[in-house]
Amino acid sequence: MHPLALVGNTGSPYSRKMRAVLRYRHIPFRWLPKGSRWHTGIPKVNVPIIPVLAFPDESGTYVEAMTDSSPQIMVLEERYKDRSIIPLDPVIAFLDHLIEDYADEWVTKAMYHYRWHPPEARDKAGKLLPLQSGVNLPEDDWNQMRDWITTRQVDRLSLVGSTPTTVPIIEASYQRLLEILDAHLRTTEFILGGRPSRCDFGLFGQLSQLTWFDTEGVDVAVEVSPRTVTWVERADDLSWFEPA
Ligand SMILES: N[C@@H](CCC(=O)N[C@@H](CS)C(=O)NCC(=O)O)C(=O)O
Repeated sequence: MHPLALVGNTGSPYSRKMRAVLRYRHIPFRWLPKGSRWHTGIPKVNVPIIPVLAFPDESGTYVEAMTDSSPQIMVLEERYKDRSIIPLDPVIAFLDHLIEDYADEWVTKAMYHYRWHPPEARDKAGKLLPLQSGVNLPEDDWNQMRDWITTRQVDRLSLVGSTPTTVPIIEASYQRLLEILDAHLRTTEFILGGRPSRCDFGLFGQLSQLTWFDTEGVDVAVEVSPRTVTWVERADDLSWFEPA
């Protein structure tokens, strides 16, 4: 069987989410860093976002591609049965979807804020993210991409939701999430019990950036909930975990 392809970027929370899903589910896939020399042969998608999940035909040619992590997860559920990440109880499955959506749509406000608002975070991201398309990027291209991405993302802060009015709300919400997770992880391995489900991966995606990359976000997390920081690191690759 030919592997699926996942076009992504390790600085992208949704790409990290889907890579962790594929790893946990033991679904063979190729990771294709976006814009790198390995990112070829993937059909075009309507909206230029990552991650892109692509499916091969019998010859291994990628013939289908889709965006949006939540529908990607559901398509994988239809095509692969083992190690499902949908809870069996429909009520728990609803809560799972709700918390996944909370992570994707709300925690991402904190992720974007902590990446592009604090000056040292913005410098770090601007410097490192362009190199994901190739560590050998020529110096001039790197400088150009660095300026371009920093200006573009900082200009979009208010569009995504980080404004002088909302900053205290976003930061307090991140702190509260860490406190809740800290209390939860004292007694439970995963968000909804003994095995990971959609919401673990949704939270993992955003927190993979907030608690491991974005300077102030990392400092707050290490201070408030070291358990969460460690849980996030573990959730990146749960291929070893055997669900009961
Ligand atoms: N709803 C999408 C969101 C994906 C998304 O926002 N991806 C970002 C990177 S993390 C992106 O590609 N943005 C395009 C851009 O910034 O031009 C999902 O769940 O996959």
